[in-house]
Amino acid sequence: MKIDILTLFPEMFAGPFDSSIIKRAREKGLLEINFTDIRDFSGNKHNTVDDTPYGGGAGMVMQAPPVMRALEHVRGLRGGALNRVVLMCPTGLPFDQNWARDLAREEHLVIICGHYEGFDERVRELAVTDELSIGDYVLTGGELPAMVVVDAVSRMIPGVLGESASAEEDSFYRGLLEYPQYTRPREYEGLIVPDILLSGHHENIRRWRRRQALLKTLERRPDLLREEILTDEDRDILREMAEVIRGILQLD
Ligand code: 4GY
Repeated sequence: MKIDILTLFPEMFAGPFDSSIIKRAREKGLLEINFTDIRDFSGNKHNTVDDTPYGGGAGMVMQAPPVMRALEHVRGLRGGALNRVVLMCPTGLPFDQNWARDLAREEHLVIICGHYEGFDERVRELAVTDELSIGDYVLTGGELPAMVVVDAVSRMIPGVLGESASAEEDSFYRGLLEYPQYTRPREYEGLIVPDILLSGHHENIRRWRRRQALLKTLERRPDLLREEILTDEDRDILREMAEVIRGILQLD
């Protein structure tokens, strides 16, 4: 997969993209990341790419022409066609695991990172195919959100995670929060690993984990427990929990 990132601050990406799993994916040739500095396309001798908003108000707005020229440059690099052009902004659609899985199927992505107070609307009208937000807060720029998207997308590309790791077991992948995990030592600070995990009984372990995942999701993110993600087994477990609660509260 090739990803082109348009930004005023390419140096911000150095740490995250040159470490750990993303670094290895790039070295293996599974991921190619290319940076285009929007300032190189300012078209003026002071290299400015922002201006005051029409209609007045505080802050500066990123101008359309430098962003569009940077995009045309990238289009040239990629042989004339740009499939997905993603803009990171707080007004975008909520980025989630489904988006990560969807974008990971693309051969090429462009991600535009803004700064200042926002973009001239014509960038969206002329070039952007998807506007994404990583959450309901306002950052100083789109670089950190772009890193989040690249990271989440990259680990969905076949071969990026190692042999033993898998994206399938994760929270959100199957719609539930992750069950508790333990590793050595068996006892730490008086806290012991649940016996069932040492029992070697794989079916019991699987059921225990599913129950733990359901409990954690019920407690922290009940919004995720939609009918359509529940298996028949989940329904049985939740009914069992409901029975216990019914007994305690002496309902019926
Ligand atoms: N939240 N999700 C976000 C953001 C910063 C002004 C446009 C977010 O995606 N992007 O807060 N971005 C703004 C800053 C220009 C980007």
